[in-house]
Amino acid sequence: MRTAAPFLVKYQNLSLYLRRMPLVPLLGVDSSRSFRAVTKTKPLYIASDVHYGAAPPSHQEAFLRWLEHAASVASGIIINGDLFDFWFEYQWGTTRGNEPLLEQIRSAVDSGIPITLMGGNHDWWGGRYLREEIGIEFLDHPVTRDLAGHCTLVAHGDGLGTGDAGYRAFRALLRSPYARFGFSMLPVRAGDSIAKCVSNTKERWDNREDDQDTRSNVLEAWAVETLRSNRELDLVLLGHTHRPLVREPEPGRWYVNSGDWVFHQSYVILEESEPPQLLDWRKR
Ligand SMILES: [Mn+2]
Repeated sequence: MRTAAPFLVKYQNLSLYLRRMPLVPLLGVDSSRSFRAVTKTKPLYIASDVHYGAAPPSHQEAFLRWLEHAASVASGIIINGDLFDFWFEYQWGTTRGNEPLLEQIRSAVDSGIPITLMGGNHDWWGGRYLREEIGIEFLDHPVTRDLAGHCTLVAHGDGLGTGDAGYRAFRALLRSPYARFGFSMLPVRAGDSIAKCVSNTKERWDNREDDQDTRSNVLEAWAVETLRSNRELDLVLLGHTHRPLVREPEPGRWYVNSGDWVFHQSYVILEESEPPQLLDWRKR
């Protein structure tokens, strides 16, 4: 005590001194004004195709850090499909193994950042759990929205463009209310294992470079045509191809593909009156 007392007195004096400093009132006045300005110009962060559960663990970890970063600087976050390598809400539970990701999303939502997840071909079956327990907006169809001043068509990209007729029929079957209900009755572990067999993310993407090229070209052509025939659009934002890409077919009008986190760690930043930026998290 004898030795600690002088230190405590000193500490008390210091804290009183700090409290007398005009730091707090100054921040109070200035920050309220600058806060509004910052909010208005805060960017929107966009990523897609994380395939959490099948991407390399180091990439998954990097994505969690990206979410944390985005939540601290962005006005909102959009994840444009295939966030999960698989997601389903069964009668008796939800797909397992995504807890670290769900926790990170929850903490971003709790800090006041609105998060939108567009259902992709791997996680289209989102529902009440994501909306009510995690607190995100879950979309199961493409939307046109004003994003940071850009009139934007947001779609994951599966089933768009020419070809893929077989896949489209399969998709319609998988998404039918009957299939969905039937699948929801399965025990969680059984459903998840079936989905894992079908998904095969790593093998599928490793062995299909050509397929990936074709898909990327088809979606690019579709996006350019969509911009040409919908004059109100400034931006078409897709994912699904796992190929990060920016194109400006006409001045000030863009097609942006946010790429993926399986092979890349790519994401998009949208700001008012700025062209979309496609970035690499590894080069930050
Ligand atoms: Mn996809």
